[in-house]
Amino acid sequence: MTTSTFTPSQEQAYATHPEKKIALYYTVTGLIFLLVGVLLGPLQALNYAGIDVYKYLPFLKSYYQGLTLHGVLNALVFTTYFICGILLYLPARELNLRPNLKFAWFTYWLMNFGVVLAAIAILGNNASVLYTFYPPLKGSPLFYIGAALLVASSLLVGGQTIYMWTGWKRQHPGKVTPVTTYMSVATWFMWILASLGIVVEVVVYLIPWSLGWTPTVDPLLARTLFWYTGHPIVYFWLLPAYVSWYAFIPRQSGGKIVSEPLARLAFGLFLLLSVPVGLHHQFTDPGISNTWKLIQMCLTFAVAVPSMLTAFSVGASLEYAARLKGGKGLVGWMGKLPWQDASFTAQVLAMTSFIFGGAGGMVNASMSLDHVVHNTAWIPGHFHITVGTATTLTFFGMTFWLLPHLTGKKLFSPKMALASCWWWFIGMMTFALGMHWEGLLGIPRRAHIAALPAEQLAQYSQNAHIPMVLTGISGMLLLVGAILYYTVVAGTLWGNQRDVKNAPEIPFSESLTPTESRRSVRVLDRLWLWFGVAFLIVLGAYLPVILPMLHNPTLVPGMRLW
Ligand code: HAS
Ligand code: HEM
Ligand code: CU
Repeated sequence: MTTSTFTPSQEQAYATHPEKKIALYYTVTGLIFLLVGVLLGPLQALNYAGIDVYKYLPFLKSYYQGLTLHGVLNALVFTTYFICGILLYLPARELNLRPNLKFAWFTYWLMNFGVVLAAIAILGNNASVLYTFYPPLKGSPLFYIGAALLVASSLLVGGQTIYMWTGWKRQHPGKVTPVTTYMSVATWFMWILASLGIVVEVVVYLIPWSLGWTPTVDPLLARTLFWYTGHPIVYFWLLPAYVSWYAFIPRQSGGKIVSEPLARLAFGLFLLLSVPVGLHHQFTDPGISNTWKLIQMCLTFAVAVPSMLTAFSVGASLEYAARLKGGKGLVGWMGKLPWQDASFTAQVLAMTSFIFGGAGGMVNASMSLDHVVHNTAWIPGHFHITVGTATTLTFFGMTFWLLPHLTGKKLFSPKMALASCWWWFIGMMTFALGMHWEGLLGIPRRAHIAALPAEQLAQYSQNAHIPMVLTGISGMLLLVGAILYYTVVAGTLWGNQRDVKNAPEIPFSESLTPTESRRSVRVLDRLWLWFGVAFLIVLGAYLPVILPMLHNPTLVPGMRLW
């Protein structure tokens, strides 16, 4: 990219901080992929209302091709781009360092290359394997190679952030890492440890097998490696939202971070406990000892603790800000929060959805209860108010200041931005109600129920009439929310008045009390050490599960069911 192709105002926008441009590209590319994925969502919601729209779509060969696109683009692609954008940019700005831009652009283009490969496979109907790509379903090698490149590029971005932080540490001996950087770096360390499973699964097993170099694959081992990464990946999606809730929301609501040490403790705990819990996705899998399922169940309850800390800590920051403005009463203070600010409101609505998402997660984590809800519509109900709202709506909220900050352009229609987040929130809460309810009535997930023979569909409709109607309506509410949101994004990016000087700054919040001298903060700051401890815990929780699988492999050939 040479600056000569820019208009003068563009040059001005990026002159002082060229890293703004890479952050913009990462986040906006993520949002574009999300748009494609999200447009398929309402069709799936209609399926769960018994209405089949898929048959009218000539470009999709099956429900599963659409569902693969939806899951991959939304959960894997959008999140990864967006997170790479912000978790590189925010620490760089907080530490006042410039990332190596050549390298950053290289990782961006590598990621694009990977996603294009995977997209060719999915769009050509050669990888309708869903975003979990469980073998023995066998997709085109392009899909697995693309996925590997996506993960590899994210790890390179993480490595670059850690490298930058290590350099800062060396130059500032004895200083405690500023809190946003601390949270970002802890997240990257967690992701590096977490990604090991999927890297081994894809590189060692699936790529050679899909290329025909090895004739068979072990589905149980592959699933176990997948969920080794598949659980902590949800914290890779959640923790960047927590960064914003802890570090930016206090300032955005007019207050301060009431307990910065607690924020650091929460991230330290996530680093230690996010990974050794993946078996809670495999409670019904045969061939894994119940003892280890139970141990990982208990560890799952433990990893909910830092989220509960977050609920109280972020809640306290909100209350502190509201009381500063004269808020009174047990709940009356909430009225003093800046509900007219779309960025703030989007994120508090995201938090609210997560209270229910978290509660449902505890149900799933309880082995005996999971047997009731596993593989039913309850599960998509759960994760649309976690990744689909807690994460996605928080990211929407962040873009309302981030895009103006990066481009120097004004937010297009703050009113529409505010409306879009309410539509999204109400849509997702309705969706979650409908889908959780359908699940309890035994309707399976990943099922093209609208295409069932009429008598069978009528049975579902009779038993689950209300939740099916709710789910159908929610899809339409969400479509409106998405249209409003993307209008705001497009309007902002295409608006041509740049006012770089008056662009919003990053809303870094102050801490209520000084934390530099706290012993606990200094101990938590030794992230390399905690990374090592986390690795040992993971070995303890996973070696006894994986070693028996390596000794008694169950090898099967691949199959293509679509
Ligand atoms: Fe989950 C399945 C358990 C969190 C995503 N989860 C999934 C799947 C996805 C997913 C995508 O144990 C499906 C995978 C598939 O395709 O098969 N989940 C949990 C538990 C938690 C949890 C225990 N999940 C998440 C997050 C996700 C996510 C976060 C994405 C971002 N999940 C499970 C289990 C399964 C599962 C089983 C497998 C089920 C099966 O059978 O297949 C915990 O981390 C949750 C802890 C959260 C809390 C809530 C804290 C609340 C906060 C908000 C505070 C609000 C405030 C607002 C301050 C304890 C922090 C105040 C408001 C004012 C107005 C003032
Ligand atoms: C699956 C609807 C947005 C991630 C589903 C399903 C429905 C749905 C009905 C279940 C399909 C099935 O089990 O057969 C919607 C609607 C959306 C939306 C109406 C908004 C317009 C999102 C967002 C994300 C997301 C924003 C994540 C960022 C997923 C994932 C799956 C899924 C990971 C699982 C795919 C699978 O089982 O393989 N969606 N969704 N969705 N959705 Fe969404
Ligand atoms: Cu999980």
